[in-house]
Amino acid sequence: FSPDKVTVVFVLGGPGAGKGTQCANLVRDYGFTHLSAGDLLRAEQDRPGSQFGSLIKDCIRNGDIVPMEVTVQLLENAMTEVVDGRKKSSGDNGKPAKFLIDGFPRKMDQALKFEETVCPAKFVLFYDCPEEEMQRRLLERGKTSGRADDNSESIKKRFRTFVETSMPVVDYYEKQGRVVKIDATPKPEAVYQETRKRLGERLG
Ligand code: UP5
Ligand code: MG
Repeated sequence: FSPDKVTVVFVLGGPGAGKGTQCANLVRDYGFTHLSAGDLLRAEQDRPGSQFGSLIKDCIRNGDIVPMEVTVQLLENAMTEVVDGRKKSSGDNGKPAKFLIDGFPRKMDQALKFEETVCPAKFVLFYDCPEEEMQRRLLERGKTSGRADDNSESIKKRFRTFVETSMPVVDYYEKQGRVVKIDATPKPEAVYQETRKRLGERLG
């Protein structure tokens, strides 16, 4: 995609930091399309006939990262669908389609591959939250979410992967001055107020 056709913002943060919650607000107020890499992987896992079903299932339960080819392809397909749909309905008004890519890239190889072969991101929204708070949220959600990774054993593994593999991606973008870092500890409404403020500065 050329940058005049699409605008991409990566949304990063630890497991349970509130990425999905804040993305829902941004979709409502800014007309972004929300693509959660985790949601796309869970849908692919459940798609009858998928050759990646059991691989994805094992990775998610263990908090491991699915090989990047799978995830990049799912994201690219989803973006293509939106861009083509807008073209057909001539709903694009010549303006770029805006995407929030949530929970991706969480490993350096994914970051490089996506920006090389799909399109560069405009900037990165990073939701920063202490582990104890994220754990509290995930265990609470786990009572009803049905997510295979919302249990204390999987959560521990997800935290480890985040620190060892995903934080280096945030640091990489930080060094390039492309990170908007937001404290994700307060209540959702307060986090969103701060997000709007900081986003205004970036989106102009
Ligand atoms: N909540 C939200 N904000 C709150 C606030 N400010 N105060 C109090 N509570 C708050 O929120 C989590 C819970 O907290 C909810 O109950 C919410 O109401 C509450 P949510 O908005 O869902 O947080 P989010 O950051 O989206 O948490 P999520 O669990 O989705 O994060 P993960 O990054 O762990 O999950 P994801 O779906 O992105 O990935 C899952 C797995 O998929 C990965 O572990 C990995 O195995 C795999 N994956 C890949 O392999 N590759 C990828 O590229 C992406 C994923
Ligand atoms: Mg999420």
